[in-house]
Amino acid sequence: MNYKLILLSFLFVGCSLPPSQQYAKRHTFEYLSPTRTLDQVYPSMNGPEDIQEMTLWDSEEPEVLWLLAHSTQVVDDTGQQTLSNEYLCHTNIDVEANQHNHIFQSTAPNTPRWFHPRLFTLSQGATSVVLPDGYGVPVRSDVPLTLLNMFLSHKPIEAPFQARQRFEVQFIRDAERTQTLKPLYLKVASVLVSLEDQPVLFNREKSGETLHDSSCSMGVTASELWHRDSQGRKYTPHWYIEPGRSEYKTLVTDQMALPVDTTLHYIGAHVHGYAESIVLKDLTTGKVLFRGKVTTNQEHEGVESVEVFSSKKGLRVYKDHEYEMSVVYNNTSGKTIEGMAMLYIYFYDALNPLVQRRAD
Ligand SMILES: [Cu+2]
Repeated sequence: MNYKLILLSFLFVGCSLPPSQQYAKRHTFEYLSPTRTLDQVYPSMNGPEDIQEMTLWDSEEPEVLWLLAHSTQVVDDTGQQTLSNEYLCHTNIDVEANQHNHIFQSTAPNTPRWFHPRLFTLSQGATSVVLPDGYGVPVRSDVPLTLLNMFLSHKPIEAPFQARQRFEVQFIRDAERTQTLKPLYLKVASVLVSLEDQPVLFNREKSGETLHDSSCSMGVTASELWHRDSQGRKYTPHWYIEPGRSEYKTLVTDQMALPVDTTLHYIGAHVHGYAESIVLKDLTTGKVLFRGKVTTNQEHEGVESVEVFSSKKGLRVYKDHEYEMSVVYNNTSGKTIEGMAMLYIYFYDALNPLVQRRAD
């Protein structure tokens, strides 16, 4: 069911996210999700969830908004008392992709690129995204946004309690912008596990020598979230992990789908408890671009923290290079657990019409 979003308040200065982009008036959109009673174990991806429509800025004429930062926190029914983020599964902000793609379509002839509907994802241990100064994700104010939030609990809950999630989105109105902002777009890359009877290379007919090491390991899916690649082979982004240490790799060149050479400026990650590290590697140069260390909370067995990458200067990435993502899990729980590993990569969008406009 879709609820119309309840707008709690607009604050023009001051919020719990770190300050950024001080040179323009920042707006903060705050929102509390509907109340849910938590009273049992909820495995990852199976907790109570709510989906809302979200209007960041109500204006008669559609205008460009630059999203700069997003954060979430589990709170009590009043919204005042902060609760443990062990009950956070994830929150996603999605945009209506057809309209979004049409408005911000590529300025380069014969170089289409397709935006994912996802603009932000936060999850346990990764509860805020703050893009580097001078960068933002542009949206148009009239294009629908949806906000999905889900709870989880790895442990039984002895005393049921009420919980909500409190979100903040920081943005700048383009009309109030005093300096140039550079557009970023998000691509989600995911470790995949092969559901075939052998390790296989995602989206490639043959491994070849150089890519052979990046084949997806075999595994068992932990949910209905499986899909096929261009070769018709089955994979899952959500799999069972037996006790012990294991590494999973995936060729993610096609998931990144770079239309041109560019730079990346922010990487966030989603993993589950007992992950040790998550890595993005340029296979063509052999260089590790990002290695995010993960800390597990031994009490609730969820994620305590995940390192992120954030840089104004950015890292160069090339449309003709091959990229590999990997995750290491060290399952010391003594039982079978569920694994996932996703990277949320924000690339500079040189093909955005807002860039061309600046050059005029
Ligand atoms: Cu997950």
